[in-house]
Amino acid sequence: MAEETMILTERQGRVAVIRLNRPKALNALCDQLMEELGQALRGFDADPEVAAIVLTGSDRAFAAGADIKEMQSRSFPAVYLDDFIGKRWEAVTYVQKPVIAAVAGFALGGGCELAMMCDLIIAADNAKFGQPEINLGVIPGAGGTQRLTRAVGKAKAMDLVLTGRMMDAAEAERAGLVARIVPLAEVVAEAVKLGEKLGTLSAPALAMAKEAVNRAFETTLAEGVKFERRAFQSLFSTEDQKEGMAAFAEKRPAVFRNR
Ligand code: CO8
Repeated sequence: MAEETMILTERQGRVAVIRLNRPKALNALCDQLMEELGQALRGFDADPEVAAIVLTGSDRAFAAGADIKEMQSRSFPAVYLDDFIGKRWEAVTYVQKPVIAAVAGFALGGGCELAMMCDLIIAADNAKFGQPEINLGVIPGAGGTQRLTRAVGKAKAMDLVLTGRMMDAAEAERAGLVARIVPLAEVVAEAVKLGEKLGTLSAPALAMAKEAVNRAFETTLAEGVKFERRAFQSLFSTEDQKEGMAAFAEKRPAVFRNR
């Protein structure tokens, strides 16, 4: 019998939707799931018919973290040599197309970290975010102490990481972790709608825009501004820049060809 897959994928127009699908384990992120997720992300990133990717889970859980039962007996040499968490976990960060996390229910530990690796988070009103690893005798291991701190600042990051408490969607939005909150029933549709809108824009400009925003987390202000300026200037080599500006001047909608 074929092995059961742990993610489901579908296309809605030019938007690819990847759904984490281990409902009984609240989408705990085991090795197989992360492997399948990486393959799906790479496939959609390479597919010219896909403009944006939505990553989601179930109504109850985006993902309740790394699979605790799978990792509990691992030793240091095993996790170190296997590059546990390493490349397999970072697949989202290598995607050039916009990746939108549509988060409902629990986004805890590795689940919160996975959502934070996406370009932006749209949260359902029942979403709960947290880094509860401290309760397991460990700390976040896939960027939680770093991306969360950059997103919400030291005070709240310390609060969450040291206590392991959860924050609800409203607190997460106030803190700057999520871009918007929508009713649970609409969270995937809203993310797809945003993906479709992005699909009408220039793909090279979008990829550079996300690269430039991400650069803000990696570098000084002066270097970041320099990077942005060079990226901006380089877009004058694209047909899409000519089209976008001509369309504005001619008072008509732009038709971008991703060139
Ligand atoms: N791993 C494995 N199984 C899980 C996980 C998990 N993270 N979370 C939930 N499950 C399972 C439960 O064991 C249970 O299975 P079963 O029915 O077989 O007993 C099922 O999902 C349903 O869970 P609960 O019965 O506990 O549901 P509740 O509604 O009572 O509670 C909670 C929901 C609060 C989300 C609770 O399940 C919970 O606290 N889960 C663990 C959350 C957590 O600690 N996450 C952090 C994990 S560590 C981590 O993510 C480290 C990241 C480092 C980078 C990644 C490296 C790989």
